[in-house]
Amino acid sequence: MKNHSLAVDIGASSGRVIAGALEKDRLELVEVHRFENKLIEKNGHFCWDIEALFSEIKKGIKNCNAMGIKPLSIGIDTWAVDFVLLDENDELLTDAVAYRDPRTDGIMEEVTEIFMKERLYLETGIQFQKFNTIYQLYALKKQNPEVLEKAKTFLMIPDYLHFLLTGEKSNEYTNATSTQLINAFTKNWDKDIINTLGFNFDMFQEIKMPKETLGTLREELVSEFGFDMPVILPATHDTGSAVLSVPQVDDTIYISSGTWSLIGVENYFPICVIKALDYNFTNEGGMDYQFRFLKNIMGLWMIQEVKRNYDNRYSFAELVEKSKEVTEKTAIVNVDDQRFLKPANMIEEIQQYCRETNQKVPEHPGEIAKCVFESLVVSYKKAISEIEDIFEKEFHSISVIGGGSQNELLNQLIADATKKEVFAGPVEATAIGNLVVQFIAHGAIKDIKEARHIISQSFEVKKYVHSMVEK
Ligand code: LFR
Repeated sequence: MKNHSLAVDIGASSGRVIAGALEKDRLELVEVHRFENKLIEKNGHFCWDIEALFSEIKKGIKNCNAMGIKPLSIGIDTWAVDFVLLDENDELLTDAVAYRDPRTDGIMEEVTEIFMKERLYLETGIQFQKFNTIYQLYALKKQNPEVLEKAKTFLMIPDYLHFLLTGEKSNEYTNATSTQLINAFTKNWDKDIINTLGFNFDMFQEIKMPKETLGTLREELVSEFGFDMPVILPATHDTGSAVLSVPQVDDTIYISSGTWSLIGVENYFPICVIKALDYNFTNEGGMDYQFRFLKNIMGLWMIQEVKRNYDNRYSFAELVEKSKEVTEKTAIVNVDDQRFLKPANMIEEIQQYCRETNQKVPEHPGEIAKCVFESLVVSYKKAISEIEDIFEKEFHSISVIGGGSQNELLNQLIADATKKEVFAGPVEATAIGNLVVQFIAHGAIKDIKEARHIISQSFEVKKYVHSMVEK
């Protein structure tokens, strides 16, 4: 029997439970369960259906029995910034409100009146996004102060799912940094910011690092599944896990491509200088206290929404094909404009933007898709020049990882626009990054360097160069 571990990786549009095993220095993956994730409307807010997500995780674990897999451990990663609060009986006090919910509109401006932007950046190194946990908590404080007063425990989404599995409460470091409440230098909760904003410091849990064992399964789950296993913390922020799968980091800019495009570089220290603040780059905490110096670009969310707004009449592949048929120059939208974060209708929002900026309005699905892809690339190119400016050097290659790395058209557009070599893959970067941390904890892999070597031997990576495709 192979020694499998289980990675649960839940993104904004889908989740998967993947079993991974090491076979002669190669990592093999088996998908044991895949499910949809989406925003639901609950109590007047856009929320995640956290109960449904947990039952999908359980389904995945149960599938292991039928597939002859006896996992050695499990770890969960999800998107960042969102959280739940628990009362003194560990019962939920809040829904899992989603970061695209408008409850934080205007809040960042209020918070930065109290706590100067420069000071917040200097202490945390985190980019300013209206949905960061700090602004969500402040919104709650203003809108439902009684809830915040009752709160005894703050758990981020993967922390909560891990709590449901084990009964153990903690805040995992990589995800905690996305709150904008962790000090980039002490690597712990920033008491100064938390107290100044009037949040209850005691609800924040002990920070635990990836690789640490959180606990074993609750008794009732052991009987339900027929086996026990430890929860080993991965980098529970999906981007933190994904970036561990970049096969080759030296001299490389990565794009973790999914609902968001996270573009940046791996770094050994936080860069909290004014220029980085002005460019709005973040320094998210990573495995072994590495930092991800990156910025969020609106990403494939835009095309996901376009697809949904066409009532799913076209698949992603069809939208890509249709966009290729468009020969005319396309309008370019600023994908990072907040209007695209959760518009009522993405297609109409794009068209309206084009009207306002006196550009030819894209009408057909192919034109809309082309506008999205080309506009994304314009934003990537700008971010790359900002990174090169900060580091005062040129980077020669780009590593595109995650689901979006399957988009050949986009990969080629990136190579053409930047004149850099583009390496695409692995596709399941996040689950792989989650798994290798568990393997490191088991002693089966030495460290991230060795993990990257194994990853580069195990998964296909395609190379794109300026205006031609090579394998
Ligand atoms: C990607 C991601 C990004 C984070 C965004 C919101 O899935 O985790 O890193 O900025 O979602 O949480």
